Amino acid sequence: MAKVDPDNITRSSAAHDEASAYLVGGVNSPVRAFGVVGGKPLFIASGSGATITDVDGRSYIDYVGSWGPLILGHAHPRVVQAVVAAAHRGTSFGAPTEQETTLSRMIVERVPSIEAVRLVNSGTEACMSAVRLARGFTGRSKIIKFAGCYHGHVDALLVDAGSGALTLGTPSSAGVTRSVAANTLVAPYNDREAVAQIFATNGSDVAAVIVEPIAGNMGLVLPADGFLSTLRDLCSRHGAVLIFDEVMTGFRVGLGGAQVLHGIRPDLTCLGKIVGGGLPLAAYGGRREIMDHLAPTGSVYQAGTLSGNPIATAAGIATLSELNDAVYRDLEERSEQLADGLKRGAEDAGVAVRIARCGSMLCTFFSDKPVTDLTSAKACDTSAFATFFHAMLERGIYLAPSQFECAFVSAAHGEDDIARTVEVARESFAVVARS
Ligand code: KE4
Repeated sequence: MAKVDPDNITRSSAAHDEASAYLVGGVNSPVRAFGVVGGKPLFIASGSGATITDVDGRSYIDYVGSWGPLILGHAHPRVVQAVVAAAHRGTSFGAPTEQETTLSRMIVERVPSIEAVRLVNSGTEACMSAVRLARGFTGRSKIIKFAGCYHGHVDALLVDAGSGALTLGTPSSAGVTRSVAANTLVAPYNDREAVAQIFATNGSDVAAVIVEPIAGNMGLVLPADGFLSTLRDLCSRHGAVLIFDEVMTGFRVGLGGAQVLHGIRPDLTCLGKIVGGGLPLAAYGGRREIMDHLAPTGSVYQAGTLSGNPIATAAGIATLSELNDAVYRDLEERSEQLADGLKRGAEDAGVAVRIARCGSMLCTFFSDKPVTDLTSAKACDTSAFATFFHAMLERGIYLAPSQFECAFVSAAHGEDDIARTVEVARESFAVVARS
């Protein structure tokens, strides 16, 4: 991997200047802008397997993987072949196709709690629609979410914990009205008592609890023992819908996702990323008696011009077709090697980190304390992370440009990629130690 000389990222830098003339911040999604780590984003020209190459011709071992979708790596031959073949048959019909049935059946076969599916275009759309469906099914207004969980840019879910124990949501984005946020109650992740308290006060008006069963948007935070089962019990007892947002964990931590890993059966599940194989496709699904409240069979409206798009479904089918127990065993082995190497490198450099991992998603928290919720995640040394991020980038390793994101290992990451990453991380932790 060629060393990246920060003074010589010319074409990428120029590309960002040009992009900024037309695109806000030069990007189409804020986290891509390198805002919290500093510097300008790299403009990527191509990807192949575990590697991406920027417009300056420099290659990197990629652990962003388009933020999770590319569990098979970039430009997997069978995914590309399926997409090209689909394109030749027509890009979109706005009418049912057999491929949508195939992909939906594959989802139902792999995720036991899902009896019926609706395909949409993004994780945001899946979560937004699942919340509306839960409200339509229960006739109730309030939803409970958790601080640090991200469910896309849905007004009702762009809500932070209110002040103190109030738990009343306050908008986390301009443009989200207080009236919308008022129906969103927020509890700390992993805090069973707080959720029980909210139900005790609002139980009869809680339509749904939405949770990332393994949280990946405050860095990686695992559910504490009993947390998910408590949510299941409380929702069952109060007639609320339990929604698992598995946009990131679905098909990532195993074929059945976090719900199979933890043995909890949600009422609705949101999927995205991997299920679309890197194309704009997501899904939500669950109990048939709930899903049938969706138009056209029911009164909850949700629609989409490109929902179930033939090219996106082709990518999703090709991707899920490649995922089997052997692939997850290899991912587990490589990811464990990486996590162990990162841990050793940090220890040898005397840098305090906590490595969190579940399957092939992991996070290096720059903290000397366990990270179990948003408060402890926010206590991390984000400046040290930024130093580490740039040291890795300069040495050809591409991480997510934020302490509060995950790294993803793909099936294309080989032993050599992991070994190289561990070697570079050792050097990069030493840079952090000196900074
Ligand atoms: P999209 O609308 O971005 O497809 O999905 C929203 C979403 C929903 N639920 C979970 C658990 C998610 O992680 C996401 C999106 N994840 C972020 C990265 N953490 C996408 C990257 C971005 O926003 O550019």
